[in-house]
Amino acid sequence: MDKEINNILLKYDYALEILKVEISYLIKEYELKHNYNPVEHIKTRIKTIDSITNKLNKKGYELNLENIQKYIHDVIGIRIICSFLSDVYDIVNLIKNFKHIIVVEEKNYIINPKNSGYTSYHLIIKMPIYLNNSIEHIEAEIQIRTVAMDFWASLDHKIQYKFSSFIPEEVKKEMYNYAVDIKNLDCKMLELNKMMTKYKE
Ligand code: 0O2
Repeated sequence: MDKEINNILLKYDYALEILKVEISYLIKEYELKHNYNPVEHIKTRIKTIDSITNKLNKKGYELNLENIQKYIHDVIGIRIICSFLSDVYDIVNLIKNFKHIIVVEEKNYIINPKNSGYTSYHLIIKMPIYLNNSIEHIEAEIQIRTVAMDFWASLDHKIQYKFSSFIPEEVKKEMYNYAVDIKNLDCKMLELNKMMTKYKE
């Protein structure tokens, strides 16, 4: 069992390396074409076995190979942090048009924020990996968001998201209000950038 799980984690690791290179290439190509880089930075991570186990337990399943593949869609994750709101949508389209991967699910938490206030654009994708004697398809989650959204989500992660006990209503409310502030700020920054782009022309 341990060996089986280590084997699948090895494949996820391999897939993440490929995905990182492919996404970086796409962005560099975009930058060359538009003479503009829409991305501030990229983060990647592989879920730990503890985190996979917790997520499976929350969904009511035990840890085994089949359940990981069936119910955990974000063992590997890439987060693309963009400058402006419009950049998020440009990157989403760039990835959706990329022929090497298939988008299996799309979640626009910018239009439909989560109850916590969380905003981001998620794509669950499937990508091929070429093994010794076979081709396998591995799932990954790509989160695309602005720097402002990332600031909120990173601090929320520390303040309340991963806290399993009781969270006071006041904290939830405040965090939600800050998410609204962040959204307003993103819109204002976008307008300012549009204005300056015209001015520079
Ligand atoms: P971690 O440690 O950040 O990876 P599904 O994947 O569809 O079965 P899930 O996981 O509920 O169901 O999908 P969802 O909610 O679309 O996306 C999950 C990921 O989004 C989370 O992964 C977080 O990274 C992020 N996320 C969602 N809601 C919040 C939120 O309220 N606050 C913060 N900070 N992040 C959020 P994990 O695995 O839960 O955690």
